[in-house]
Amino acid sequence: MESNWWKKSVVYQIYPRSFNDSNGDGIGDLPGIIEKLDYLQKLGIDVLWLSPIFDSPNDDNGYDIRNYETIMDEFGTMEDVELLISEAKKRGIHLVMDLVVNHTSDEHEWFAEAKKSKDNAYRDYYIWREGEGSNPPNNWGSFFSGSAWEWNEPTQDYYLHLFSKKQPDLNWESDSLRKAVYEMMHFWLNKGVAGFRMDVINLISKHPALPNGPVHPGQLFGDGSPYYMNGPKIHDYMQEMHQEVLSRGDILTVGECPGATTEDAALFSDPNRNELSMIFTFEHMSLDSGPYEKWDLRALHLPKLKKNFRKWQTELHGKGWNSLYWNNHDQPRIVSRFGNDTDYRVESAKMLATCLHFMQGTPYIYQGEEIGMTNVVFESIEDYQDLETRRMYDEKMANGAVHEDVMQSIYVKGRDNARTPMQWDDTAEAGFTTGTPWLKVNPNYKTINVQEALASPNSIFAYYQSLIQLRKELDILTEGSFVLLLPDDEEIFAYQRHWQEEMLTVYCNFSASTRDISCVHENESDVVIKNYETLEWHDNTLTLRPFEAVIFKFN
Ligand code: TEU
Ligand code: CA
Repeated sequence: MESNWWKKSVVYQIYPRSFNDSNGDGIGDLPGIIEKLDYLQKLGIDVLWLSPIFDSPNDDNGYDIRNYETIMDEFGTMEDVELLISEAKKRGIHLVMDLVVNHTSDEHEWFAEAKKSKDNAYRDYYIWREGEGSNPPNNWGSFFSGSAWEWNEPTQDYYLHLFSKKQPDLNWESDSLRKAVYEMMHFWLNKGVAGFRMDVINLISKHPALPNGPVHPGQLFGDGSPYYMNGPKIHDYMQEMHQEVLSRGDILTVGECPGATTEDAALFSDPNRNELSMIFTFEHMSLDSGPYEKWDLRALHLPKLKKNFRKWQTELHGKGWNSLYWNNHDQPRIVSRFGNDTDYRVESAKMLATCLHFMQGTPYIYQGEEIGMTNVVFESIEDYQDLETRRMYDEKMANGAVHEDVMQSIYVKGRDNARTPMQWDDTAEAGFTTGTPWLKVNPNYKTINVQEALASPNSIFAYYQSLIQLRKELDILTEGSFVLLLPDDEEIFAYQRHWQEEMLTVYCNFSASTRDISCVHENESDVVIKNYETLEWHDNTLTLRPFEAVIFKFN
């Protein structure tokens, strides 16, 4: 493989539970993914990232791993994985596994041992502390509501869980734990996987004193993030992992890093430091929330988004590498979020894709994004399956919140927006399953589905195909620098890329209004891609219609 091959790759993320069910049990599975490899090849992607497929009791849909080297029963067998790897390879597609090593399931053998006694051989694989009187060791809250500590009766102390109490945090201070993780990574590389997406990897190094964190306005627990995000030994661990595992090949590694700054990102992804290929950051996903929690809804102010991208594009340029994404399995659907999922769904989905795919970084497409899937509204909280959503609902209701307000925040931000089954066609259950799906299908599958997209040359799918091809053809996308235009404009996101003698100018209208842009240097023949059939252009003025996107190239 060519060195740094992942710089020109486009990654497609599959949430296996919701992708394609081959046997009618309502749960997507590995044979179901294999059936759709031709579809993915047609789209043109190079890499498949699978959310976790390992044995798990599914408290957090596989992000709670019981055994790293066996496959979740519902998803299939090790033979299915091997077949998937080889069938993908035949189509030029590399497979990337989700590496979840900040925590395991509480049903992992390591934890089952560790909780038994203080002198158990696995005891130091996890993080244990005595309480403060009858209180937990510190005031930290968990990402999934409640305290980050759980009492363990046999040893009369608490264990740390930044996520659910069924996801105890691993203790990276333990040499034997780190060695066990590296061995497991070799196990998967030996099977032929091309890399790892590393779940919350910048949370693995905790400040040893575990001090109380600040309690922000309106929050019930303390914020421990200053003591576990990008912690004291994080880069030692990454360099050791590189030395012990990643140096064996040109492996794609992407570290999920909530709360990382551009400086942190450079430390993780500077090729000379031998840590990761790239990171996956969140600042641009937090701009439509209040400061302390994502459920606190705020309207997006476009200049904030533009300046955020400018910061990441310029501060990491030449220093490291970033991923580019609008969606994943934790985020609401982008066309509903920053676009318009009613009157301008197709236009705005293409515009958003254009805006992102012409920046520097490795683009990620989340299943269904390529057909413009939207958020969903379920009337009853019972129809939501995500533990984050359910715990938040219970906690807020117990503290006097109004049902309608909480539901509204779920409609806008809930993770199940991303997890409704993939919409393949207009038959029952969107062609996802012949049974009853584990999470309800979005009722709009009759019009929004793959079959419909493949039949139309102007579909969102066809547009993504073009964007993926352009990334292969235009080196300026990988190499060029970034200049933001019109930084304070509240409707237009415009920027340039510069490289050698070449220049790209990108105009994206994020609004439903029509706007005139002065274009003295551009020519109609310079258009690289656009999302309306024709341009509206008179006397050096380009008229951008609702959610229009146009890109010009000069050289
Ligand atoms: O997510 C980490 C993370 O930052 C999220 O918990 C985030 O705070 C939340 O989803 C925002 O709504 C990763 C996985 O992507 C997520 O699916 C897992 O639940 C989590 O880690 C625990 O493994
Ligand atoms: Ca199935």
